[in-house]
Amino acid sequence: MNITGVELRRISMPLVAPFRTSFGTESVRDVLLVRVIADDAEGWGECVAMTSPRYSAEYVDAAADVLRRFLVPAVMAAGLSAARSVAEVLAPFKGHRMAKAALEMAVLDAELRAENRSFGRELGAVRERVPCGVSVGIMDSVPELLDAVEGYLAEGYVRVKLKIEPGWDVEPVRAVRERYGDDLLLQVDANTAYTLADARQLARLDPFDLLLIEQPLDEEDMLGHMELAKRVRTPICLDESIASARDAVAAIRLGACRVVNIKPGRVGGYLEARRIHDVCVAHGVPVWCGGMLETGLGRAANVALAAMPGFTLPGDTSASGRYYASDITEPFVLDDGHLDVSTGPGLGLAPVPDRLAEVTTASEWLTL
Ligand code: OSB
Ligand code: MG
Repeated sequence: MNITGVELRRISMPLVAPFRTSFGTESVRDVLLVRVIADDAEGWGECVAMTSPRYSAEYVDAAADVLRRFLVPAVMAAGLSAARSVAEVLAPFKGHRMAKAALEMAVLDAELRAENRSFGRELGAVRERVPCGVSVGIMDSVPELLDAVEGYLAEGYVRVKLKIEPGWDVEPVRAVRERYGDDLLLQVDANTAYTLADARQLARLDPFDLLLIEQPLDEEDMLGHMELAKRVRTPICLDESIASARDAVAAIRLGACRVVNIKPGRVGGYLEARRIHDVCVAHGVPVWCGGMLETGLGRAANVALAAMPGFTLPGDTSASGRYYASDITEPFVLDDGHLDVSTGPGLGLAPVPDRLAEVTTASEWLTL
């Protein structure tokens, strides 16, 4: 697989509504795309790093920098035999998993397109469509939240995740549970906003029969999650804390989580994501596919991943319209609460050139 050029392209995508989490508010998604040109095909990757290092240490300008200086030159010089080797070539460079994931995704897309195989087939998808949840941001008031949830349920989402933080937890959860009933699949995500000292407050969520509490404590606080798991009945799910299959095994064996959120960008790519799926299945731990407000490119790959057998909980794989008035690919549209897994070669779709041009803010080409 001879890679002759790599494009780093920045796009600016306005969100349909500001998305507020415990770590900040996002109104525009500043996305870095990676396009790999190989002899026999081209491929696209999407970097999920955000504008500032608040979800995790990575941020989009740093991802562009490390790709430009180190990762892309290493991959181009390596004379890769397959996308499977990308992680090995990049291993000498510490961290920067979101940047690595974007490059591996682009190489994998190119490889699969050249071989006429789909992401779903490569990852081991066993479903043609996946059930979809929606992640609902922190709002200014409970009535505003109830309206937002009502709209999403009317659209067909099969599971609701509420973003929480101290001061916005029991009250919104109670309101949504009371209004929409016990059958609603409901979970919460704190994005590290609590400490172990908040264990009693978090245990107040127990009566509401949540599927899980996602990442209540600091990303590095594995022992804290282990201790918290003894003090709350609701299953703990880890997001930020899990950077690899090794982390997943450690967290499960320590009893720090009973569910794992798999985000390919966070863990260095779709191939490591598949390994996390495999170790979780081996330990009887359910997984679901997280999201990072991806465009249609990342969404296509995430939906394919979510079609693997161990993804037994609905993911944050929402339709394009939940994020963007106009996506850079053909939009993903919800059908009866589900999204279809693409079956075409590679991702099964590519950016629509005119749309991509409209949102592009910068582009640079890297060659050997
Ligand atoms: O923690 O899951 C998270 C979005 C950006 C960063 C972190 C998270 C999220 C979401 C939204 O919850 C998931 C999505 O719909 O893409
Ligand atoms: Mg999360």
